[in-house]
Amino acid sequence: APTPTASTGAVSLTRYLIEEQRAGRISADLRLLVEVVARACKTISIAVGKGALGGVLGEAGGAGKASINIQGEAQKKLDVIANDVLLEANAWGGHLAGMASEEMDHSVPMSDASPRGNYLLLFDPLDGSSNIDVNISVGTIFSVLRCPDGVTSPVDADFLQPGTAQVCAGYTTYGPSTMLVLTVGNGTHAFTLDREVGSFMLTTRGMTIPAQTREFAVNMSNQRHWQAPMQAYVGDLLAGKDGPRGKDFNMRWVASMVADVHRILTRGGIFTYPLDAKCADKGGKLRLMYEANPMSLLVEQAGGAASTGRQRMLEVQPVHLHQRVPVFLGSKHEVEAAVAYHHAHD
Ligand code: AHM
Ligand code: MG
Repeated sequence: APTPTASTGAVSLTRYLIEEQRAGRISADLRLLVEVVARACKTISIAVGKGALGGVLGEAGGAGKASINIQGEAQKKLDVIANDVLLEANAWGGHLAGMASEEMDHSVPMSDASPRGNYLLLFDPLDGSSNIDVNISVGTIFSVLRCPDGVTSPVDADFLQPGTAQVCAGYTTYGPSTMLVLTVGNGTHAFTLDREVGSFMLTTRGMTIPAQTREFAVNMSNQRHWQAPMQAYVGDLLAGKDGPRGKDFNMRWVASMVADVHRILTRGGIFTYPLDAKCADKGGKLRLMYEANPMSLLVEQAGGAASTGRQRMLEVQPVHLHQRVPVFLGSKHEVEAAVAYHHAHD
């Protein structure tokens, strides 16, 4: 009898997705959609990795003319490149009805010329882009929803579904290694890019966030702008083992949400971007649909919790594609503690 090919036991992203499909947990279309997104992320990873050699650092727009996105932020060259890579890769996948991005004013339906499917894809093509020019980790965040029944050419309103409706969420972190962290609603799993082979390989099945932590992530320079509950909460964290929390806390802040959340999925912690006086009129700093929601699903699927401080993040009913929210996510008991400070002030 022929000798079967030796198996290394290694599980590629492709094999993982096929197994999920065979188990009836995802459709073939969703499997192929994730493959297309993962391929686009590999292309972005290559562009990010070239750094100064690729001529990709700095602001987009050129010669004294900054390019400004819908958020009123100056776009980096890599913001624009990453957005184009995702749009182009997915235009011909045939699994989507429409796409929305942090970098685009409105969602775009798939054109009549391209093949279509029933999913909606939302993404932040390059999160943490203030870190690009200093060679610190950045990432891509994405979320997949179903296109409402009967809608063939979706508009922004069709994307306004709560986070509980996500069928898939993930991010890629472009750090010392490139990793894809994914959930299709059956746990959160981490894949590391094997750069020689070009495949994402499963390296952590079932990421689990410890319920307790001694580590928090926040931009402390905003302290004087915070509202009372956040002042009280962080005040008690800083008071350490002699304070009401009875333990010393450490602080970490990369200022790339992807990197901060990746640390929390790996070893626990709480990530916060609260309301502050600078962002209160906008509702917060981080965006609900393509930052907070996908990250919240990944965190919940890893046993953690995610909240606005007053409500479970995934239950927020979106009213605007680029809506912003306060964010508290990570170790379950710590998020519950932060939420308790908010309720105590209501
Ligand atoms: P971006 O999408 O424009 O990159 O902004 C989002 C980023 C997050 O990655 C990060 O958590 C936060 O903004 C950092 O904010 P700050 O500069 O206030 O520390
Ligand atoms: Mg972002």
